[in-house]
Amino acid sequence: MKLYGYFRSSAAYRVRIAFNLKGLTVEQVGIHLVKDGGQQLKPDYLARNPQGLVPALELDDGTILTQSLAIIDYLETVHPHPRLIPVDPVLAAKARAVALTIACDIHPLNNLRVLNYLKGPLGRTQEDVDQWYRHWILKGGLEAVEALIEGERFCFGDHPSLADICLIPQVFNARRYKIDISHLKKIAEIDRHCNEIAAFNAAHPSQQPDAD
Ligand SMILES: N[C@@H](CCC(=O)N[C@@H](CS)C(=O)NCC(=O)O)C(=O)O
Repeated sequence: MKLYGYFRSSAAYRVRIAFNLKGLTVEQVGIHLVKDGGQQLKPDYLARNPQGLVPALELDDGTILTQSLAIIDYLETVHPHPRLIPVDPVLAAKARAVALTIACDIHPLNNLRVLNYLKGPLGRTQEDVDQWYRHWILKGGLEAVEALIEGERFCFGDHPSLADICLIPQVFNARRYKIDISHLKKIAEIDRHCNEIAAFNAAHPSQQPDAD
């Protein structure tokens, strides 16, 4: 299997954590999102993912899967242990809700192509773009996640779940953009704890072969 990703991509980071938690290996192929005007927009990559987004997972038979949560769902189905979705149906729904809050409601508003569109065609200043980023990552975003999570070491239950897999990369992003999240105490504790686990640590952007 080949995972097309980018070291700083939080969506690819989610998939790397899932692979590591399941003890699976995958060949990584770097798609540089900035170099050459963005390698994700070149015809050879668009043939793999017509959305021009990473990650994409190429299976051994050549099938391509896109969308990080769909890829993780595929891994969960094919390699069910250890589980990334809690067995308890209520906890499972809560873990999915946190994952979807991040993947559907926070991340798309702050994605590279959205920020570039604000700066380019819409002519907004860097200050406007920074304010946009800060607003959408906090309001109804990580501040809501802070209220939703129930665990102390992980978002829900005693094991890392899809919620943690989505949370840790989003926290990395927030810090990278120098967003003050120090008031989010539960998130800070879960982030600290997860980053001590080898599966999370090895998935960190700084550990990737394509890291700048
Ligand atoms: N919903 C998609 C989001 C994928 C996505 O937005 N990836 C970003 C990197 S985190 C990307 O490829 N951005 C390229 C761009 O904005 O041009 C998923 O979860 O896989």
